[in-house]
Amino acid sequence: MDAPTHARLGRSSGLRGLAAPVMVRGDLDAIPEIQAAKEVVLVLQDVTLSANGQPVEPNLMQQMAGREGALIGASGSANPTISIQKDGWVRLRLVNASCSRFYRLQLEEHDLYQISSDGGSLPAPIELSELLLVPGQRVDVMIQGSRPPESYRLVNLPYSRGAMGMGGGMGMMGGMGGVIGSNSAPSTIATFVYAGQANPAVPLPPKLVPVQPLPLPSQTRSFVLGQSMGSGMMGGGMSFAINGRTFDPGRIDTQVRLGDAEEWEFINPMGMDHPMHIHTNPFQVVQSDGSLEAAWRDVVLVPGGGRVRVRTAFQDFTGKLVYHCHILDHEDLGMMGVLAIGA
Ligand SMILES: [Cu+2]
Repeated sequence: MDAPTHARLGRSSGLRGLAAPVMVRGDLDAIPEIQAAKEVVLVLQDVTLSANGQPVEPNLMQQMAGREGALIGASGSANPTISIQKDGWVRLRLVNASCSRFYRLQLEEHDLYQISSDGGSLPAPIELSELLLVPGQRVDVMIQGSRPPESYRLVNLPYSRGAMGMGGGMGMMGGMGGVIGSNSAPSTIATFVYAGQANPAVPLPPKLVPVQPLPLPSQTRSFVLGQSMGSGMMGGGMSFAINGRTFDPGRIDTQVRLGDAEEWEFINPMGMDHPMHIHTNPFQVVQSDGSLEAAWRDVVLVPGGGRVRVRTAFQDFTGKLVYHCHILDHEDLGMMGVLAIGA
């Protein structure tokens, strides 16, 4: 999808519920225990509606924070019921299609076993007691009906996305309780209800699909996230920027060569979190010890006051694409750049 359409979907169609997942099948789906699980897709979206049922447009402050809707829908339903067999497995496929909201998900009395990230399978399941899902992120988790056969809520817990302004702590909204997102109460996303019995109970496979580490980078680049007093297409006023520049579809910000691997460091001196997304080529996160995380991602949370380094390789596609903050209000305010991959 090209950049202007992407932005427009965030503003209008997506918020009005027009979003759907695209399923790509691969080696993970061929593993018998995964294939045998009940597959449930939840596309998470939130919206604030007016008295006559129309989406409410945010003001500038809400856009800068990243709007969060008062209503949360899971594939278009409020608190849908998901049946799970005693001892059976559900493969829960989660998509955060919300404009700005982060989901911190927990299933009462059940662990989650993450088996995939944005770009495909993990090499082995990872046991989690809760899962943070930032805008744009996709994760599959396996859940076993291992508890007494009752009902259990999939809850969304409060999460602070930091504060307005630079450098964390008290920003420009500090005196107004400017911490973003943390004042939302826990809510129920869906309810798991036990029904029937799986026969026989099977364990998860200890190995899934290997993730090969990307080759060493030939180049390292820095991307500093910030604000600027905008000009150009944003028409002045406060805008968001990468390396001091707001988005301009007619400008190439980053030129790379097909076949190269690179490391990109996202540096976030702002008080608020930014989930950064690169189109087309997935990446692997460089961990604090310098090793690569064994996971394919295309969205990574860059916390307020923090920095994250990712390695990517431009292996197959030439042409222009974008990278941007996946809080769509931030992208619309200019936090997006153009990458050109040349032959
Ligand atoms: Cu952002």
